[in-house]
Amino acid sequence: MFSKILIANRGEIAMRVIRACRTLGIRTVAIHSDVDAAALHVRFADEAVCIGPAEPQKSYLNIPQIIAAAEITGADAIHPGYGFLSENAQFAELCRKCRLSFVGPTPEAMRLWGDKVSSRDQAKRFGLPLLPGTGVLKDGDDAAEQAQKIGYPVILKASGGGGGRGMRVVRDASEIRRAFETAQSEARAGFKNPDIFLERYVEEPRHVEFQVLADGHGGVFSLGERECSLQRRHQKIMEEAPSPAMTPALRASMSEVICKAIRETGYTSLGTLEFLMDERGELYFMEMNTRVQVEHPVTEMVTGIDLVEHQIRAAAGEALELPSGRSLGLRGHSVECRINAEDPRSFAPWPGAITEYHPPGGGGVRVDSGVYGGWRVPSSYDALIAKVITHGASRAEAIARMRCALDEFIIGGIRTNIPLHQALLRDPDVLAGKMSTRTIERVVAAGF
Ligand code: MV4
Repeated sequence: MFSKILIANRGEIAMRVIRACRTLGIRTVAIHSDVDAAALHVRFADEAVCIGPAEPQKSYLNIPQIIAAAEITGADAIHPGYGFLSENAQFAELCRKCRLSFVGPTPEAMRLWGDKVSSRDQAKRFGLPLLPGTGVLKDGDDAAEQAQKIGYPVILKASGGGGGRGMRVVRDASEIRRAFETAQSEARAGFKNPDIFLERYVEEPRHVEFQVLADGHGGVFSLGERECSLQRRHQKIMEEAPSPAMTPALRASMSEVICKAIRETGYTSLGTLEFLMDERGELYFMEMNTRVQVEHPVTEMVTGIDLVEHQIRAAAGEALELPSGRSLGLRGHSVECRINAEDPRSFAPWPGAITEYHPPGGGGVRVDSGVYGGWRVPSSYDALIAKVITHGASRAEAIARMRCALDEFIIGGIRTNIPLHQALLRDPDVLAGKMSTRTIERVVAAGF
């Protein structure tokens, strides 16, 4: 096992990784920017290194500084968390060169699954369901020809994009050439990769994702799915496990195909395979995230498995013994609300000093937070300050516990999106489990 891990992140996920390390008896090194000198993760880690000013490029994305901090403190591994450098294959490669273990997949696996055209190829090879679509498009004429075959509407996607970036819906043949040119130049500028492909477009899909964990000794485990349809501008707001739209038979058959693909491509560590679900309940593979996800706790609550602990064990070379697929006994239901420092109606960020802070508690309530009363939320990073996760024997119980928990949560001095969560938890569609990627828009427009 590792003796010391450097956490190349901040906020609640840095706290989450520190907790897993402490459970495993591993010492921790925090890194932080100037404005994060008094942050919670800095206070809880065994050691802390200031690596630069507030701007992410100069601190949490500053690769030479992070590697130097690991070397100076004698860390033997780096955990990247999510965001920042977590899906940067070059960073993982540099860690390897410097004999630092990267808590994540190999750079090769990150590239294979991180590029969307390449991950689509892998999915096809192993029989994961895909929407009708193409490989890399040659030019506008090629796009027009292929779109005609697939039928409109179609969606153009950047192979180097992801998480909703670099996508463009095209509803009519008259728009396809122009749309292709725009998409290509945006992809070249934004992702330094001009590759564009297209797929049949699905209106109002659900977002369902499968969690996997592989140990590099042939142990590949499917830990079930999460429902993540409650999103706004590709930012998830509320997630749950299991998905109200899933059946045990579909979960078992998907798990089997997914595990085969993961095993055969030599993928190791945590991974999330993102699917789109159409109105008929059919799943289609979209992309893979090669890191721990914000919403991992709902899977932990229903499986009883500490994902970050096992991610670290796998990175240290342990063979894991976990249930998977058919033998995975899911217990009850779990919901997560992402608490953001923002105006609940306009979604404008609302950084500032937290004057009062009282997190909720009680049975089946978990709070993963990166803040405390008296701390000033900086404006330089994303707005997520805490996650409230509840568990119950049923979906209704998990939701009831979430309502109580949100009512109890006192955060003074800044605005948060707690009122939006409370409105969502009163919405008939959400209560019936019938949400889509348009639900939030509708609830906000209706007023609360
Ligand atoms: C789609 C789609 C409809 N049809 N692909 C957005 C995130 C990225 N991972 C995939 N995304 C979409 N891909 C086809 N062929 C609609 C979306 C989409 C979406 C998906 C899940 C959750 C929220 C979304 C919001 C807008 C668009």
